[in-house]
Amino acid sequence: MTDRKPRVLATRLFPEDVETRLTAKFDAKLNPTDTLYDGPSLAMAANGFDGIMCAAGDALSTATVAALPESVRMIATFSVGYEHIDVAAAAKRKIMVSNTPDVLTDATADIAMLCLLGAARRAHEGTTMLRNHNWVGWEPRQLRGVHVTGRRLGILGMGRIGQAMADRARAFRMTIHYSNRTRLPADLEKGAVFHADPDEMLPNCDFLSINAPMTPATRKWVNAERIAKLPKGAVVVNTARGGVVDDEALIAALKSGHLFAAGLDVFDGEPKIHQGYYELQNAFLLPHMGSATVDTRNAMGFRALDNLEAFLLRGQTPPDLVTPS
Ligand code: 8YV
Repeated sequence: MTDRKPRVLATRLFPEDVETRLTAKFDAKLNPTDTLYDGPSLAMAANGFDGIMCAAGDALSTATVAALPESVRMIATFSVGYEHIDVAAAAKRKIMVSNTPDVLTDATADIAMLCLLGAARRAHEGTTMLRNHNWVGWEPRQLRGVHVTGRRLGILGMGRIGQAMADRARAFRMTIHYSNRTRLPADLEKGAVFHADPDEMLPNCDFLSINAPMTPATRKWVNAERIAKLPKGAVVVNTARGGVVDDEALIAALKSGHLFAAGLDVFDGEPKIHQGYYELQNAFLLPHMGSATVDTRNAMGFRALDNLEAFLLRGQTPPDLVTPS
């Protein structure tokens, strides 16, 4: 340990209060124009820095991690998801990796419920009709959607966010089905129906909410074959990662009417999303806003800083250390 302040490279323009604390604690290089780094430019920019504070979308792939300068000892991501970081490659180089669990659970579950309701109740068509001055007035047959209260919700991935989604859905008297790597204890399950095989859950889902992380096993998990197992008229909600869904298959099912609607906050390859979504009236689309509240974005930044400070200032293990699976 030397007396100099450890140096931290911020890859994005983070919330004001977060950057205030970052610059008070560290010798920090900020990114005031929020210009995105690609892998090679990130590795080059990190020269001489002890830590990197990054976000989802930053390319901390195998090649980038391998190219990071010797100075880098820690990567703290401003996100709960960490599929953008090759954690195994970082571990090999003894670079610590941390994420920001817990603090975005409620905000993300709120957006999941918004996606569910927006899709089921045709919010996109309603707001478009109104804002385009095409609303001729109330009509008995206008914009009839899918009834939510009392229906069956299947949750793929019953971690923190999945459980928070279930809690919200219970307020709508929905019956909860879920599939998860491990069954939850009764106090967390709260009467939800567990399916060890997620495929067997699908016929029970009037609504399917994706709350599982992006891994090789979940890549394009929602494919044509699985969509066919959902009841006709089901609604698919995704607030996890776009890559869990096969876009072609989802778009085809939304076009054919097998699915009534989809509510999506995340997209494969975002922000360049599949063009087909733009043409669908029954897709309620949001631009990855799950954690976008003032409180939550601050809490995420503070949590990333808690980790950087623990390791770089106090030599402790980061509390939210992520290890290779
Ligand atoms: C974040 C998210 O806003 O934390 C995550 O994993 O998906 C988002 O809600 C985003 O990833 C910021 O890095």
